[in-house]
Amino acid sequence: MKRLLSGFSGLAALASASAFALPVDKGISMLPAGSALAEEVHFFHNGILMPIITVISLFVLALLIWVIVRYNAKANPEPRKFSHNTLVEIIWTGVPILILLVIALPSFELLFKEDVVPDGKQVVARGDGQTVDFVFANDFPESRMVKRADHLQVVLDNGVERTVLKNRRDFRVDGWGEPNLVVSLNEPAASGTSVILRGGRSTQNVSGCPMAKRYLDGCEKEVILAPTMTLKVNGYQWGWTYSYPDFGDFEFSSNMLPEDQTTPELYRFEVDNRVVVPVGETIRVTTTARDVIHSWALPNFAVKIDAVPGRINETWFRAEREDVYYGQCSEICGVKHSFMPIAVEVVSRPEFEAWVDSQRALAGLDPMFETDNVKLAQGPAAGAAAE
Ligand SMILES: [Cu+2]
Repeated sequence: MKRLLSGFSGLAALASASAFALPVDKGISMLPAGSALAEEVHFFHNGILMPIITVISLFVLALLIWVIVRYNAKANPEPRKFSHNTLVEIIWTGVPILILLVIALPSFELLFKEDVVPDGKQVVARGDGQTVDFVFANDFPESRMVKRADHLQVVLDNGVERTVLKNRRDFRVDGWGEPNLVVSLNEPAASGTSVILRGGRSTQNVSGCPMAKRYLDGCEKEVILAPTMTLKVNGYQWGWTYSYPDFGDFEFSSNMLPEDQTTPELYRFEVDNRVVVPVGETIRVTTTARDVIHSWALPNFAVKIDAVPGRINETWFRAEREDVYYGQCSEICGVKHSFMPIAVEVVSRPEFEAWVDSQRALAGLDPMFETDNVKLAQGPAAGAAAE
């Protein structure tokens, strides 16, 4: 049965592997972003660092050429004898400080976002067509309390679509920073409509809204919810084991597929058992290792975190779309360092739940979710897995 399940994972690999997440030959830019945070990392590199580096390089080159042409012994036989120029010295000290500040501020922000696991939360109330006031317990620790407008998001869900109330005139909020927030809608939400309040200081630019736009004219932010699950990653020579403490603590190992069991593009990326996580949910990742230091890296999510024996490191990611994402151990750990890839399959919530139950079955545990109604995307293969 385990065999069959591995086969299931392998078949899914061939069916759904897209070039989206894979490195390409002679590629020099970063892999495409699979999360909003990775998009911000890309903007930091492409939109801030690269222009600054380019301008500095061209400026220094121009200075060099000027000095070579204008002040060589032939063109300038009699050099002047001064040795100081206070104004120039202030400029060449001050301008680099300013440049470093311009780089430092957004980079600290990114480091902070990657390091701190989001703690946003969501409450759902059902509109009855009359009520306009919704109370939201602002019970975060003091430092994470909802204190400003961009810490709160109000969404209406009528079962068909979700509307984010962007216009601050559509609702009023009382009690910023107090134990309870009261959100008053201007118009009562239609009967049967869910009013979703999302609050917390873990915010992120809405996908597609680059950092630049926010710095210039502000930008809509989205509250990032606290993790719905933890993925425990344990590195060893030469593979990874994964466990899911929220779903019964089953554990499996994930090892590279040999060359003859995969495609040339996927060789050294594909594994026998992929990590499976749900799309659009915050995943807490904790890493450790059994023997030497490894590093769990997923370039598409701008995740790279060391797995250190005797220690637990923590990070998070939130995949924006379903796909398979690949990474590799990124801390040189011995002779087979390059043979311990990472493969993460991002699936819908129902598929994830079905997968959880299949793993629980392997571990001899009862199913956790009702999977009768779930249609797996990989129909025939899933049938094989159920046998
Ligand atoms: Cu390693």
